[in-house]
Amino acid sequence: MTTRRLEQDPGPDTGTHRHVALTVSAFQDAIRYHARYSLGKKWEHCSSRELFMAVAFAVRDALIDRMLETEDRYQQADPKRVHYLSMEFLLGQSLRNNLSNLGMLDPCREALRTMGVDLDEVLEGESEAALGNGGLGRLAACFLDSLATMGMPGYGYGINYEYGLFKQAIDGGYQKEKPDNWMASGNPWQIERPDEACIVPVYGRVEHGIDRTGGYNPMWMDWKIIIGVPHDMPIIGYGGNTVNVLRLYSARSSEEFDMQIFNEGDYLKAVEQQIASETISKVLYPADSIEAGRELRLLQEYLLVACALRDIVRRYRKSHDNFDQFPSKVAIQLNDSHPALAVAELMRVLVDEHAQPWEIAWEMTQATLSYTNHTLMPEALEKWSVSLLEAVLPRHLQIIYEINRRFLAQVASMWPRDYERLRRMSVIEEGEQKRVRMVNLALVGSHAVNGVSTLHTQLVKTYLAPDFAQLWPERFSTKTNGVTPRRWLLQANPLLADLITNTIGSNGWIADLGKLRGLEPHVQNAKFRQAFLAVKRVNKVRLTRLIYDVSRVVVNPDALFDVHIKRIHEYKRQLLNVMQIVHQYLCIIQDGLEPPVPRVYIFAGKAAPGYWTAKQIIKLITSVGQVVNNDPQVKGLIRVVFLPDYRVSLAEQIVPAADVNQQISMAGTEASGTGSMKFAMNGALIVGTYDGANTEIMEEVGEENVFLFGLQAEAVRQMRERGSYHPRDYYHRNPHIRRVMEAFASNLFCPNQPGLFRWIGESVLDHGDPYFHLADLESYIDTQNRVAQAFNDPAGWACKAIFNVARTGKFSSDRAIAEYAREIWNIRPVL
Ligand code: 26V
Repeated sequence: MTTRRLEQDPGPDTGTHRHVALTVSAFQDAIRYHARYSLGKKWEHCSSRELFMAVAFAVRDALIDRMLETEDRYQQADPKRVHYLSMEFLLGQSLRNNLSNLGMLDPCREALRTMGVDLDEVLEGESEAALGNGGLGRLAACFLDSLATMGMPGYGYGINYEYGLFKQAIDGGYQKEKPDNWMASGNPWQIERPDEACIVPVYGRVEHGIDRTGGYNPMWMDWKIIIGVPHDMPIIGYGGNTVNVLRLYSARSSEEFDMQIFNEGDYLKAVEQQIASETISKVLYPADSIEAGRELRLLQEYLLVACALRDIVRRYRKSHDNFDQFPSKVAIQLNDSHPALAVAELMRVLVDEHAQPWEIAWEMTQATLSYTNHTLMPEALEKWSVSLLEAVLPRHLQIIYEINRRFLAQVASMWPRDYERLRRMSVIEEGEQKRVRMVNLALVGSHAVNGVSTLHTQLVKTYLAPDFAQLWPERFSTKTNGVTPRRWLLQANPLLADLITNTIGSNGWIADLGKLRGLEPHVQNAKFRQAFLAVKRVNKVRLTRLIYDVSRVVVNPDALFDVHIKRIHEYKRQLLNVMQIVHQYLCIIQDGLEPPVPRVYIFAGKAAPGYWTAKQIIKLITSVGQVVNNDPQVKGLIRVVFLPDYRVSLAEQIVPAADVNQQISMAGTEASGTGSMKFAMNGALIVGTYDGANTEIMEEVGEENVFLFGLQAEAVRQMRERGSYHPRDYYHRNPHIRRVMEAFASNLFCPNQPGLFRWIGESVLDHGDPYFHLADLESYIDTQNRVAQAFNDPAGWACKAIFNVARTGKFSSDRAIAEYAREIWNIRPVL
């Protein structure tokens, strides 16, 4: 056994709270200890999964020490804290990240190696926390990493879904969903805190009472109770000095309440009620739109909001005996409008439970809350019917009406008789079914509202909430998204990380990504370029193996790897990519025109289970793959693969191996896009539209180092508005476009299921092509041809890729968090 002491990477030099690194032998002792006393086994008899648990428990001990130390430090300083409320946290796996941020990755690898165990196999034993759908949830996870890395007092609040996002299998080319029971074999990271359970009343009615002074005294009566039990996950920052907490709530039934029914003798009813309560945190909603009236989703949102606010107020009250300082000690960020009930709940807590006058309570509520918008898609904007709210949260509905009454009076005083404006700005949407607009509720209740890219904020101000932007222009700002370079560069691409550190002579870039600029002078150095390309090649070889393992397709690691990975959605236009691929294919087999470089098209992504078109797009990709991959005429010039079950850990393997990445949403539809940023950090070039953060990435890395094309948002909007877009014109004018569309109609890709892809012609030619595929197809094809030409020049390509890496400093989530902290939350590091 070795007792060599491996030094911990000290990480960013932020504080004075130094913890001792585990030596290799101490690590081994801890693993053996937990195998024996936490799992009841000798470590030699442990499966990989059990070894994962033993290692995770050993790491957890270190996290807990640092978490307790962090909380002591916060107690001492009594700083302002931020609370990030989100229905989704897409964390992925944690062990590698925790080891890496502790600086213990190497000692752990060594400890296991001398026990005859491969760390990478152990890491694979961890099931992922897929508690999110996509961008919004992954952003929340990156933000937690940055808060902790920067030593900021920040807490995440979310739901502890028993089932995360469904798992995707591909069967006959179609998506099949399987449940993701991710905690079935235990979760070593969560600390359950039953003693801090939170009682949440729902349903019932409001009794209109009068208090002793004759004032209105509403009483919420006859409610049912759900219990929210917190499960804390330690969130460690890089360097390990700060460990914050993500608090996830599981719904439990109230024993007290159930006992009452038990005593009344209705045993079955009591058990039913118990099951109903526990259903609330059962499953993550897997789509970004749901039909109105999904009571369960509303209950989930309220569970989050009620538990989080109770926790926040309880902690504040521990050290303050009135509310005077509340907004100067507490910031609450609403991650989209999903937790917008916080506006009404905070008012209820302050007014009903703590006897604050309405005006004071309202000032505090607005000063405390802020709201981030993440989408303009109308179907993703939640609206709850008044009748549902009245049944589930009667007191909150009252409060919302009162907020709205006062707000509209203010609007009316500024714009007298402007009834149209009042109708647009009202929190209540009038109509056959009255509905509460959660976006408007979040807007009126927040002192700050932000979009997630420059373009997106512009569109929020111009089209989503123009009246609000006119009323309160100072409240609106942009906070361009970012991603954590720890997970997406240091851990996902260790070879590139080492090359960077060796080249610029320091690893300071890990916590200060602007330092990557130090790579720029080395672009001129042929040796460095070769080393850079060699790293990319190793990553591509690794992906080549993965592709073979999961899809039995052989691909050439020297081909151009062209990657399109994200949720499947019409607005993201995977169909546009397929049209381009079909064009290239037909050029080879019908025109005898070979592309300048062989190319592997790599897709991955999940479709919402009820989204028919998205599921057909998956079938289309797999079908085109079948035909192309088996056609001897293309001689391996084109390969099309669809990797099943897209998830964080799959992205971590694909991103470092990409040469280009597709970010081709219709302009004006993708709020930001964060995949692009991960790719840029890993030296993959964007092929993209003028949408979301693409333009900002172009501004940073240089026009010549990205491939942007297509109509801009303003042009799309005008053509839509004027009805001047006629996809058939493009079809008739351009023989290439016509040939592609005819291929879909001709059963070329569905010889055994005639008519399978007729929906494409119907949607694009007969129903107006709502996502402007044909409008952009020609410039997309030209751009993809330019990409192939550029790839043919490895030295030139390496320069472009290196500039992408060197200039991604802006897209670190550290920069984003620093902006939120300074401009919205007014919080500072506590070191
Ligand atoms: C809406 C709903 C509504 C009902 C049920 C469940 C559900 C889940 C999610 C959503 C909204 C999703 C919005 C979203 O994910 N937006 C993405 O946010 C990213 C981070 O800001 C951004 O990069 C992406 O462009 C944007 O699409």
